Amino acid sequence: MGTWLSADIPAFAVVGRVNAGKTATLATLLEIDDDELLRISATPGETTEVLPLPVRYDDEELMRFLDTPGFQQPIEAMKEIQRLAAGGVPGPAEIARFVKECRERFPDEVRLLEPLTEGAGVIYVVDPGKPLRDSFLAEIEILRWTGRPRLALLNPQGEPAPEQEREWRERLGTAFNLVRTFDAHEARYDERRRLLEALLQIEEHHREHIKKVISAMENEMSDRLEEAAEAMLDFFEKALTLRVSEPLETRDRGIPARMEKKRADLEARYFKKLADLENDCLKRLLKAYRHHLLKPEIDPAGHSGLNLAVAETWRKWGLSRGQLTAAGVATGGAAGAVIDFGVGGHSFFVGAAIGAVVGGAAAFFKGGALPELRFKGVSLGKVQSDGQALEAGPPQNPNFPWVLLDSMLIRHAGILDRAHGRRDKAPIESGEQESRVRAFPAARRSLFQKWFTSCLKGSPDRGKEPEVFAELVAALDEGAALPNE
Ligand SMILES: Nc1nc2c(ncn2[C@@H]2O[C@H](COP(=O)(O)OP(=O)(O)OP(=O)(O)O)[C@@H](O)[C@H]2O)c(=O)[nH]1
Ligand SMILES: [Mg+2]
Repeated sequence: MGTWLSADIPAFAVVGRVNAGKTATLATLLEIDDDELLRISATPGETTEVLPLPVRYDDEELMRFLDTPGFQQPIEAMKEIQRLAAGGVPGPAEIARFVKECRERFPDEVRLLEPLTEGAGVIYVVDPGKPLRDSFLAEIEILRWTGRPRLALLNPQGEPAPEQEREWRERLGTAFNLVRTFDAHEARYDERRRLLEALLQIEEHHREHIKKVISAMENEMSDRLEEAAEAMLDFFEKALTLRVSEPLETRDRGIPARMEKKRADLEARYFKKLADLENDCLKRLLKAYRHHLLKPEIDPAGHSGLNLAVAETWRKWGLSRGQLTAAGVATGGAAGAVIDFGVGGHSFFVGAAIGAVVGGAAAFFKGGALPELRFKGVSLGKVQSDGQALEAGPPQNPNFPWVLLDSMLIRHAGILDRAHGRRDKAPIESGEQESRVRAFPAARRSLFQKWFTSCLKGSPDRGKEPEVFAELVAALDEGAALPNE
């Protein structure tokens, strides 16, 4: 079968002008964000050799794509092929001769046409924002002469004028079996799937292989939703049961400045641990969706990630007050700190000292401060001489679990939105998004609320977990189906 193809494996070569976005198209279609393997750049001529990209499932190669260097001298190559046809209409035989005889003068054209002479199908990538010049017409002619199954992909790198795009479509329609749009920077699961279905339409051999790839892709998508839901549930459980504590000594108790410092240290430790949990969860999500370049970017100071210290987060995300009440939360008690001291003789002092520090719960809602945590004095039994410790738990705002859930749903959608062919360093989108939990059906809200409450109390309700998991998978699936922002 030659250099690039194997018998019984359908192969498609992605061809087009230098810089048309061939490599980006493959990166997005095959979810490869490895910058070493697939080099994508604004420098024309980035890809210089044919690169085979096998699609394997369960260790079986089902399909193969070939990245190729771009056309550099299409008009001259077209003339050369016409010369080889000696006045007749060129066809596959002339293309084969061109590949054999003209390597020195047309190194790029020969490299990109070689897999086609061996039997690969054609995926021709064009930017419909470029004027349809003679050089493009030459490429279209050459590809037609190969006689291979041909799909043309419009990959808009800007906003093409509708007039121009129509001209491209008309022209491509005369020489290609199918013309489709595939934006290498925006395409998501559905578009990737449609592209494979288009290949299924134009390729008459090995259809079973392509069908297998499509169904493997579907199965993989549902596995990933479950993986994502599992990572999130794990995160919610750990976040809602998170507690940090510090021993209290007699000498600290009566001195407000010392108590204040203890409390501030605890608060810092609590939010650091919460951010670590958030980071772990996002890493698991990115891994599930095969992103390596995209980073969680948890930096509350830089307003990326979940920023609990801005009022905006609490205004936009989580349930509305009415929904919270309907889900079974007493919202009225949110403002006061829970100061619940166990045993110990000096609780009055501790209480007074903490009271002085945590008095300003409302200030947080004006923005710029972290939310009030639940603080509690706990007994350490005989470990400490005076048997007291100070413990910090989750923020008191009843919307806390819902804000966590919203922030994860939104970032999950942001990860699904990110095409693997993009190489810019933008963080996962999250800031400008609407709440998703507010659109939950009431039954789902009350189910989650019950489970959240059990976690907040420190004993997650295992009996409810399967149902919570199923509802979370459903919510993630609905989020995946929403259109691009
Ligand atoms: N906005 C936008 N930019 C794109 C898109 N596809 C590719 N680009 C950009 O166009 C440039 C070229 O993309 P590549 O994928 O390297 O193009 P190529 O056709 O493989 O180029 P060569 O290998 O040099 O022939 C890169 O800067 C890409 O980020 C797209 O769909 N939208
Ligand atoms: Mg390339």
